[in-house]
Amino acid sequence: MSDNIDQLSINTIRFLAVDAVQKANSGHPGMPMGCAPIAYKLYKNHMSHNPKNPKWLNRDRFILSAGHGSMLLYSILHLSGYDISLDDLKNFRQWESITPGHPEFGLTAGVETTTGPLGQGFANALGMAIAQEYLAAMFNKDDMKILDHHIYGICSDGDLMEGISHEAASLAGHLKLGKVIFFYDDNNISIEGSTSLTFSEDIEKRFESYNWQTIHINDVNDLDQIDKAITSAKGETGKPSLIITKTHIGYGSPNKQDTAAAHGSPLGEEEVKLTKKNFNWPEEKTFFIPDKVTEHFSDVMTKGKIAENYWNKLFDEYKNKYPAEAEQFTKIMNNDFGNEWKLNLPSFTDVGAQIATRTASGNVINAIEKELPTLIGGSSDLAPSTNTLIKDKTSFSAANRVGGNFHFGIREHGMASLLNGMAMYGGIIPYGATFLVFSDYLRPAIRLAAISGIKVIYVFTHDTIGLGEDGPTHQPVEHFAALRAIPKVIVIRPADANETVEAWKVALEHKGSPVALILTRQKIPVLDRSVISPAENLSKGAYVIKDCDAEPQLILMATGSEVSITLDAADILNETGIRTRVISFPSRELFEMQSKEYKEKVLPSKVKARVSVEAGVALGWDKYVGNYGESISIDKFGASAPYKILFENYGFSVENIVNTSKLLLNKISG
Ligand SMILES: Cc1ncc(C[n+]2csc(CCOP(=O)(O)OP(=O)(O)O)c2C)c(N)n1
Repeated sequence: MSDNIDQLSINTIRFLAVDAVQKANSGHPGMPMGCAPIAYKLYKNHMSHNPKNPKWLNRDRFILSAGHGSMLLYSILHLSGYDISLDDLKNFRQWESITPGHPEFGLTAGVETTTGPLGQGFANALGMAIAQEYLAAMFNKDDMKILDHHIYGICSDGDLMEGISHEAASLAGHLKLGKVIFFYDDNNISIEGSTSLTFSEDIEKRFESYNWQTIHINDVNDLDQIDKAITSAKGETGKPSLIITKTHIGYGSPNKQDTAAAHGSPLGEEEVKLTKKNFNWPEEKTFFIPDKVTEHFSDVMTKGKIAENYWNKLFDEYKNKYPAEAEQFTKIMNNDFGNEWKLNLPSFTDVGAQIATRTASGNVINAIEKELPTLIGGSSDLAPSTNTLIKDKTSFSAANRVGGNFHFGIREHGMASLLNGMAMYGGIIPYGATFLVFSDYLRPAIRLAAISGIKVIYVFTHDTIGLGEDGPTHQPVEHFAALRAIPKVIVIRPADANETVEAWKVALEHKGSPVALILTRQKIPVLDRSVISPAENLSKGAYVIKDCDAEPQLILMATGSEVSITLDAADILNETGIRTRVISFPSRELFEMQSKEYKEKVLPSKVKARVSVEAGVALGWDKYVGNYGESISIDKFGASAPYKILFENYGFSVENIVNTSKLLLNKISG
C-alpha cells in the first residue's frame, strides 16, 4: 500500500466502490475508479460542508450528475462522516437500503438531488445556482452574505451528449451563474465503446461559446492540477466553470481500464484481485478502510462544524442587525409562507362573463405574488400566452438578480430541470409554463420531481382542440392521461375562473410532489355559483356541481371547459324528466385521496348510467364511468379550424351529450 495518505484515501474510495458493486453483483465501478481524486479533493479540502448537518443552508453543494457512479458519492460521504455506515455501503442496491442504484433526493444524507437520467443533475445544479442568486439578492447585505457558497458537480460524456445539457448550459452561461463549478469526466468511454463513435464536438469551444470559463486538467491523478483548477474556477465569479478533466474509466484495472467493460458491470472476482494487486491493496480484504484514512478524514467533520458555527455567528449578527429579513429568511427556508396570500386570492363574481382559465390564472399569480416573494417562475418563451408574467416584478438576468420573472427561452426540458433544482435548493416555489402539448418536452424532469418529492407548479395552457386554428400539432389529446399516469403528480383542470383560483390555492398548499394546472386558451363562462356548488369543492378533486331533485338516474362528469356545456346538457335532460347529476371532476388525484364514503356519495355505485365528457383520450375514464358508461372523448388527433367548429365536430356539444346520454339510458334499461 502506498504511504502517501492522499493516494491511500483515493484508493480507499476506489475499492469501496469496486467492492460494493462486486458484492451487489451490479452497478458501475468504472466512473468512481476514474473520478475518485476529484471527490477526494472536493470533500476533503475544498468544499465547505458539515457532514453532521447536511442541510446547513450555506453549505457548498455537490451534484453527481453521472448518477450511475453513485458509489463514488456514497463512499466519499461515508468517509467524510455523513450518516452512511459501512453496512449501508455493503447494502448497496439492496431492498430498503439508503444506498440505491442511483442517488435519490430525500433518502440519503448528503445527496442533493436525484440523478441517473443523464443530463438532469447537471441542469438541477444550475437551477440551484439560480435559486441561490435570487435568495442572495433578496437577503444578503453588503456587510453580511448569508448565502455565499459554490455548487460543484461532476458530469460525464452522457450528460453532455444529452440535449438538456445544451439547453441548461446555454442559459447558465447567459445568466452568468458564476458559483457553478462542474468537472467533466472526460474518459472517452460510454456504454457502446469509445465516444468517438458518436461524439466529436470540441467541448471547450462549445462551453466557451456558451460563455462559460473552461479549464483543463490533463491528468486527474495529479492533485495539484485539481487544486489549481478549483482555485481558478472560484476566481471567475462572472461565469460558470467547466473543468475538462482527463480521466480513465476503471482506472487501475489491468484488463478493463479505458474500456466500456468497466462502465456498468462488476469487475469480476479475478479482476478485482488483479486491480487490488496493482494498487498494492490487501487482496483478501473487502470494504477495507485503513485506520490512517479514517484518521485523515476526521478533520472534515471538525472543519465542517467550525464552518457552520462561524456561519451561525454571522447569522446571529444578521438577526440583530436585520431582524425582519432574518425572520423572513428563516420562515421561507422552512417552507413557511404564511397565510396572508390567501386573503388576496381573487374571486370572479361577474357571472356569465367569458374568461379563459389561463387569464384567471394570471390574475391569481398577480394578486398574491407580493405576499409570496419566492413564488417565482416563467415560461419557455410563451409568457404572453400562458399569462404567467408577474407585472410588478422585473426579469431575472445576469444584471438583475432580484427579478422574479424568468425567461427560460425555448428550452422546455431545461426549464423543468432548472425548476427542480430551484425547488430542491429550498425557499422557492418555482413555476414553469408552456402549452400543454409541449409537456412532453418537460416529461423526464416532471417524473424526477415526482420521484424526488419536490413541489414544482406547471402552468400548462392551450389545453385542448379548443385552442383552435393551430391544428393537431398544437392540440393536446393524450396529455391529460399522460400526466395522470405519472405517480404523485397532481393534475388539476379547473372548470372556470373560480375553480382556477381554487386550483392555485391547492397547488400552493400542497406539499411533496409537483402540481400541473391545465388551463384553457379559449374563453369560457364564469359559472353561476348561486345555482351550483361552491368552487372550493375543487380541493376534493370531484364534486357534485349540480344535482337533480331526487336520486339521479344519470351522472355526467366533466373537466375544464367541458363542464359548462355539460351543465347545459343536464338542464335539458332534467327538463325532459331524466334526473341528471353533474360532477365537476378537476383532479383524479385529489379525488382518490378522499374517503370511500365521500367517493360513494359523489358517484353512487347503483347509478350505472354515467357519461364522462373530456376533450382528450378516454384512457382512464373507464374507472369512473364503469362497465356500462360512455366517454365522450377524443381518441384521434385534432384538426386545424376555429374552435367552435372543432368542438361541434368532435362531439363536444350540448346536443351530443344529451343524445349520448339518452342512448345510454335506453341501452341500460333495454
Ligand atoms: C437519459 C439517459 N439515457 C440513457 C441512460 C443509460 N446510461 C447510463 S450511463 C450511460 C452512458 C455512459 O457513458 P458516460 O456518461 O460517459 O459514463 P461513463 O461510461 O464514463 O461512466 C448511459 C447511456 C441514462 N442513464 N440516462
